[in-house]
Amino acid sequence: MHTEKIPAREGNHNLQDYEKMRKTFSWDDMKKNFSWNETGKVNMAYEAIDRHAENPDTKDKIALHYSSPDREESLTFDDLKKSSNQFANVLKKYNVEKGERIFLFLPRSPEFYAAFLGILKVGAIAGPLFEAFMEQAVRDRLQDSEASMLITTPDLLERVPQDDLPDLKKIVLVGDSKETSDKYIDYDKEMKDASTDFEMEWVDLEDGMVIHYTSGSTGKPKGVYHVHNAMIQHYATAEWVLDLKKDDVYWCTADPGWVTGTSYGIFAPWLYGVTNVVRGGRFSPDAWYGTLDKYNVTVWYTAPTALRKLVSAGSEIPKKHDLSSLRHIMSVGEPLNPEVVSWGLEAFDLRIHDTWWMTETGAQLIVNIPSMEIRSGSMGKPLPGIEASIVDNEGNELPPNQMGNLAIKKGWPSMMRKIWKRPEKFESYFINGWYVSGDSAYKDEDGYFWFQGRLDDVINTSGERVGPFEVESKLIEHEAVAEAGVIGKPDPERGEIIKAFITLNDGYKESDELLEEIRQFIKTGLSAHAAPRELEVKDSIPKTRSGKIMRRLLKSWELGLPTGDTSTLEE
Ligand code: 6R9
Repeated sequence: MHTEKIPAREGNHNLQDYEKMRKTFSWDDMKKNFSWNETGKVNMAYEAIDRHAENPDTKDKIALHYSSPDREESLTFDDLKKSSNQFANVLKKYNVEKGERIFLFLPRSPEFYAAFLGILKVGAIAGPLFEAFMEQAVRDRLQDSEASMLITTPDLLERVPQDDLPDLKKIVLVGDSKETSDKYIDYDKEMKDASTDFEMEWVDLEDGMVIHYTSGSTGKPKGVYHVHNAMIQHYATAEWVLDLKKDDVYWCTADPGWVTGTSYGIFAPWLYGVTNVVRGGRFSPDAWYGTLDKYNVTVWYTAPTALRKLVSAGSEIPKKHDLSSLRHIMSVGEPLNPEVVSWGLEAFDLRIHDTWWMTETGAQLIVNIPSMEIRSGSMGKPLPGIEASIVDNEGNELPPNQMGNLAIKKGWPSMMRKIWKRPEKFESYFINGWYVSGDSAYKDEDGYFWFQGRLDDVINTSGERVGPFEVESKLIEHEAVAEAGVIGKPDPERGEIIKAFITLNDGYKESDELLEEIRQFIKTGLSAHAAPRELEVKDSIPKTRSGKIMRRLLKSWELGLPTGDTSTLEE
């Protein structure tokens, strides 16, 4: 693997001395940043919004810059306090109680955020869904969670199989609709009538707040349950990893159907009181650079899949935009290819900071922070307050440089508290006091963690363990290759052989010579045993809505096996 070392960027970063903080920090220290530390009254929505709306200095500060191809709006903390109060009143009017699961099946929009925060304000549990979900995905999630209410649009309603959802009592419709049954609640009308004052439902730190469904490789998606207490870690990472300053304009590109879009698209930035940018609509390089430019974004959190697309789109487009406000970039969701890190240094003159975490972990755990040296291709080091290690299948720690299960010592503030209705599933994550992530990785002598693959994805070829990520990263360094997905294909002689699926950059045509050249490129640049024996050009690589390459799907296709749960597949 590459070992390019990129020195820390100079500057007045929030966390200057990582090593010292690791030694001295305790999670209790973070609690003083919250009003409940003194009042005893807890609610995430209060800490994220109302607290800033009640402060004369921040009341009229922009909390949300929303833009989509057909709509633009900027809302202050006071605006958001009021609209979420109104929605909370609507929920109360229809007798929603603390602990009920209320789902959102809505495009990213100001209504989404008002409703989401309103749900928290009544002490209910929010379940955000991807707007692109089809009927089966919606059914699975609403059934499993026994959701009592759904907020959606008349268009999306078609994909809600109401006959199969006996617990679903009410549906709030955002937008004009002809529905007349009293099962439906008209969002605009109710909001107009609702008071902008609301008596917050104070909850316990351990009360439920959000459920995110996440797909495994087999079986139905599981409901990962998070509690208000997570705010302690959202705040800590806002400070150390997002490196937020009060005047920042922050943009997290993730959809709130994905945990990144709530933990880091809602909680972290607003707990810290910064201006948050939300973009609706589809990805295009022009639109994305345009958003950075238009709002003078200073801190940007995105994902490797988007960054790779920007790399492929070339260096002319960014030149049309003024990106000089940008000072800090982060990535999550997939391994960050060294190639992309190098490009970031050129395109933005900035380091791209990889961060590792999962739906189940609720917040960042292994991170690169501004004052730390980056080892290109490594996901960084554990956050202060987090103990991470590589363990074997019995939960014994392994020495440096040995590949094993990436594991975290149980018990951090944002850790999931349960898997909805599946206690045995929850328990199965923990071995010998460690939360075992299902990722394989190793740790180097200096404490940097290096991702190898999902455990199911690691390839064993002629006795060598090969992480698909390493091969994919090398493949995209080749000028012809845009994206790559690498799998192990059963082989009688070698156990598995490496098969790579690639897409080509514009201007390149598939030919035997080109494929051979790419193979040689891996052979000489990485290693002979890592060179794909089979190389197939595709029009696209299947990915989840959070941008993860679906290697298991590539494998099922290749082997003609059932594809399992594909509800999160991007069309
Ligand atoms: C936040 C999020 C979790 C899985 C995780 C791992 C992969 C996330 C990564 C990364 C390499 C990183 N992943 N960040 N792999 N480097 N920096 O992504 O949650 O959707 O639950 O996915 O994503 O495989 O186990 P989630």
